[in-house]
Amino acid sequence: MDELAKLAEANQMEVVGRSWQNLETIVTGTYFGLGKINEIKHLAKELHATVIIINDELTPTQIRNLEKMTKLSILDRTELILEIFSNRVRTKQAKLQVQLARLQYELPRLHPSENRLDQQRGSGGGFNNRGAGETKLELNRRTIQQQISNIKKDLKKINQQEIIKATQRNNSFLPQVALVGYTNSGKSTTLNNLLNEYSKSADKKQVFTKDMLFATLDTHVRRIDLENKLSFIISDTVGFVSNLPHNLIESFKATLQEVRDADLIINVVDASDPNILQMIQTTTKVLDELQIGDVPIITAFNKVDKTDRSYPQIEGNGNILYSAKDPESIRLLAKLIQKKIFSNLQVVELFLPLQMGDKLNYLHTHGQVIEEKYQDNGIYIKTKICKKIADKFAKYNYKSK
Ligand SMILES: Nc1nc2c(ncn2[C@@H]2O[C@H](COP(=O)(O)OP(=O)(O)OP(=O)(O)O)[C@@H](O)[C@H]2O)c(=O)[nH]1
Ligand SMILES: [Mg+2]
Repeated sequence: MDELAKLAEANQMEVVGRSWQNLETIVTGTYFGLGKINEIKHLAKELHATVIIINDELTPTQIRNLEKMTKLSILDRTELILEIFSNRVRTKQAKLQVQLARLQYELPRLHPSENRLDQQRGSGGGFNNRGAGETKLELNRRTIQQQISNIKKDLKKINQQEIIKATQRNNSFLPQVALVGYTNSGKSTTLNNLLNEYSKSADKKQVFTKDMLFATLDTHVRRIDLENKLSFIISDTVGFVSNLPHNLIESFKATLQEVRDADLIINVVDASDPNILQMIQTTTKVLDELQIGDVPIITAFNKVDKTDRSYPQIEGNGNILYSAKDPESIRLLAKLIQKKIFSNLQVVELFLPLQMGDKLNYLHTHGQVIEEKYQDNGIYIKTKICKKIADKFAKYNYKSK
């Protein structure tokens, strides 16, 4: 219920009261029992509430009946999360993804005779029907289906462009690290402070952070340059929440692709939150759903400054206790990342044709060159580089020439 209140706040709604009921089973048609509904109705009137938010996903019938009985707008948890997403996303891809999730949520909820979407909802409720919501008033099932297939087509096009971008990144051979975790755990703060501490590249642009659920919904990718010319790419993406609507996970899969392609996943956990176990379970569940396979994961317990444990420290199992706001912590985290992704540095001897000056340049920026000799038909170079780069350069191996 606390989390639901925070979700409401993230949607610019003010919480004026709470109510709950202990029931063995949910009442099929109305969710709550009759007496409870009356009680809620009176409480809402007394507190001048305009919207009732239910901490669950309701059936369309339950919502209709509750709206009729209370004469107030009813918003279920799924719809609330969809509202937040559609009001907050920025990039075209994320906008389409949310729109798709909303339409898929609405589709089975369309009712031929009595369409609750036709009602004037949300007056003074603090939420508005923008984006997909605006058009849904006039939509019938067929046009929604048409829209869904159009959006899917548009997304496919964008995804292909994204894939091209991703390949360009891959071509730079840099290892990729993905920050994941529950919303508000400190992913963006971690990214920003890694940038402050290390990035030499021009792209030091900070990611928006705030003590608010779902501050970041779009994916941000940055480059971090450690010492010894060891660089990696790091991505920060949408956070997770318990019972994240399935349609949202589905439509965000392309965005979350970053996570599957990563060489290392950092699961940022808010160590100061009393619900830490549920949060870890939620993240594990979403990661399972993304089929991340055998990508190694570090669990990074953040905000330890708000607990009585000492930090920064690396635990026996390789997890880290830190505070994203503390430079010493950030340096220890960077060390841990370096150990994980550059454990396979190797010395290789290569022989490059003379016209491959750009490749030579690349080796100078991404590795520690030990020896370099110009010969008649090419350049001999001995260098220490990570396995990922060594593999890409395998065909220029000196020994095999
Ligand atoms: N005390 C303390 N606060 C922190 C720490 N790290 C982050 N915060 C605060 O926690 C809040 C959320 O941080 P963000 O970095 O926005 O979290 P996020 O995981 O990116 O969250 P979303 O983008 O909303 O999913 C902000 O108010 C941060 O200032 C920390 O180590 N200690
Ligand atoms: Mg964030």
